[in-house]
Amino acid sequence: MNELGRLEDLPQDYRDDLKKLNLVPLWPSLRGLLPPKVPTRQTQVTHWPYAGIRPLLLKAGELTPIEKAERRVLVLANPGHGLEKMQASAAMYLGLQLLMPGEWAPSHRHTPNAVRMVVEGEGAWTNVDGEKCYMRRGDLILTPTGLWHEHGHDGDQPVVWLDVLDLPLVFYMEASYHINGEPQAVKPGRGDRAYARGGVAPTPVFQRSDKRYPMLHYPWVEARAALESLAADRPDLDCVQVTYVNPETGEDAENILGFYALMLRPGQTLRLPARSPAQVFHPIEGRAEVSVEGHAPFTMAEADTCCAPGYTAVTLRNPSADQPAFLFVADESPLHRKLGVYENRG
Ligand code: GTQ
Repeated sequence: MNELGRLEDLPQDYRDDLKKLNLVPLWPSLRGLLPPKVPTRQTQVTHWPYAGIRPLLLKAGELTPIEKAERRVLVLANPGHGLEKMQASAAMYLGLQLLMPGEWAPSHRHTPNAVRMVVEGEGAWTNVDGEKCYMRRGDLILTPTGLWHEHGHDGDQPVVWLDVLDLPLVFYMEASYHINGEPQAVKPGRGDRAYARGGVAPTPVFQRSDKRYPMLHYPWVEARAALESLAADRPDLDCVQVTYVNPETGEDAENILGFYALMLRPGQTLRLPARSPAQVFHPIEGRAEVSVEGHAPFTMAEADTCCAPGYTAVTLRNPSADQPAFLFVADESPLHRKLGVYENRG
């Protein structure tokens, strides 16, 4: 490939003249902006073991009262982006949030989309747009863009959940802001009941619901049962995976990030092809050995979280000989597909 001219090749007075007019020559940076064949990725394979984070999160509960935090979160930051950027990948933000019994994280709404994957504890709830969603391990709760949400806790043990937001992207777009609000009155109706059965959608007045987000709470018992019956029905199927969708349209549950539950059969090795979006993995039950191209393999215990950059094949193995493993997966596929840059390189 042709060597392109460097900035240093240009006379200093010319460079000064450019700078005064807010101009930059393209050619010294052209290969950096458009690298050959594979994008440059700052996202590094990063493993966040829950056993190391949990005591620090509980300590945050002692050190910082909820009133001083609003959201008591330790952010899982990818060192490849610089910890201060607080991003897991180009578009994904991850945080572990702690709520202690009796605490309340006040009502607000914001432009970034969020979901919560419940990690431990019972009795906490998120009120999303008036729907009170009680949290249980493995449940997925959406707080899509613009919807009011607050978190409360009626139980007696600490509750921890994993927040996944498209904050880095929305922030980069200079479109990230929040509005504080009043506690939302709980309204009747629950998406997890109205849409409790797959394959059929409610049609009360012979038309679809007018809600953009008709289902906000995806109980783990349902997703797990779907995976179990899919695995039983298709013994030949390698990738036993379900996507969290809008049950009215079948489209991804949120606009920017995609959410999935994946089952690894006992002893199964699953190779996921190199695709353009970055991915996040989080075992809900069981363990998973993770091998990412060019990175030393590691084992994820239950409730650990890891991320892998895009354009990279990932191999997952369930080390258990007799128990399935279940993983929560998040990725940037909806974004890549909408922008027309999605690729599967096999
Ligand atoms: O619970 O609303 O991890 O607004 C970051 C920003 C959680 C939340 C985060 C948020 C929230």
